[in-house]
Amino acid sequence: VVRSQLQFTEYWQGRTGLSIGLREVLYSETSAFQRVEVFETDILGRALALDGAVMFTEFDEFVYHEMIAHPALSLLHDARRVLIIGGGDGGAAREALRHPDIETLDLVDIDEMVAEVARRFFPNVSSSLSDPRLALHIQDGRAFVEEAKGDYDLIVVDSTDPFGVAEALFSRGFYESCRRLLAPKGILVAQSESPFDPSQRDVVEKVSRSFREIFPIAATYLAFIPTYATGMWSFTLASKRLHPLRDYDGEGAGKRLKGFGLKYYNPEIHRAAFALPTFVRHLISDPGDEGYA
Ligand code: AG3
Repeated sequence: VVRSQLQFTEYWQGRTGLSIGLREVLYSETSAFQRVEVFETDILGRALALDGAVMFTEFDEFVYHEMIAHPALSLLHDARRVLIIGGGDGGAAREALRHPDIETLDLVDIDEMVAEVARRFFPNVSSSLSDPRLALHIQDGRAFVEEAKGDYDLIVVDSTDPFGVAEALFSRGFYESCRRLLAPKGILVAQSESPFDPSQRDVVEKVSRSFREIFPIAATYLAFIPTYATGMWSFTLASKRLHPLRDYDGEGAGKRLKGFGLKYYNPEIHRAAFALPTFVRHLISDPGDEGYA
């Protein structure tokens, strides 16, 4: 059906992808690092795209931002110092800063334009950028972790896809620097692409392998994000001491989360998110706790 209308398509393989009907292009500029676009969509609210990839829409950003922050923060339950690499839009920081124990949050994004655009077009996502506990560093994330001093309770890698500007944020050396910065029971969480997308699958595997080689505990978990390629998205968590299921106190977490106003994450989702479909287990060579045929 050909209709005369504005559409944005993120291609995930060949000519197959996700198309979003648009009312208007609100912003389209190229920064020193990437193409930055903001759209007013037909039914998904506003959307931010970097280099042609959807970063979030107002419709479902809560899933990604809650799921990159709350599983680890609920497991830690008393995190004080947080570092976020990427995520200059402020969404992951907004979720982290709901935890009242957090005293300082360093947010490191290489591209000032992302924070500017978020402040201008996405006030609900970027609200955290003016929180007094947050320090925004416009800097290369890799250089930051190499120079910074510990002890962070949590490091979150909220990067774009592993091409161009974000490539260094998927390297083993970068993860090793992160480990050095973590407190003795610290946790590292990274977004790790879609297990369904043939061109990204190796990322799921690679991040899982690196984390398992560097940390005693590592686990992949999933969330459902309709506006990302294929809709199924993975995150990988690495931990120095706490196991994401065995050390998780669901009752305590449930009490602490009351009043946060979350729309996706809850203690049942925490447990469910770490249950992996068989094809994802195979992908990361994980036999699971029970093993499988
Ligand atoms: N971080 C980007 C996740 C990767 C999306 N990839 C894609 N659509 N191909 C989102 C930043 C939000 N704070």
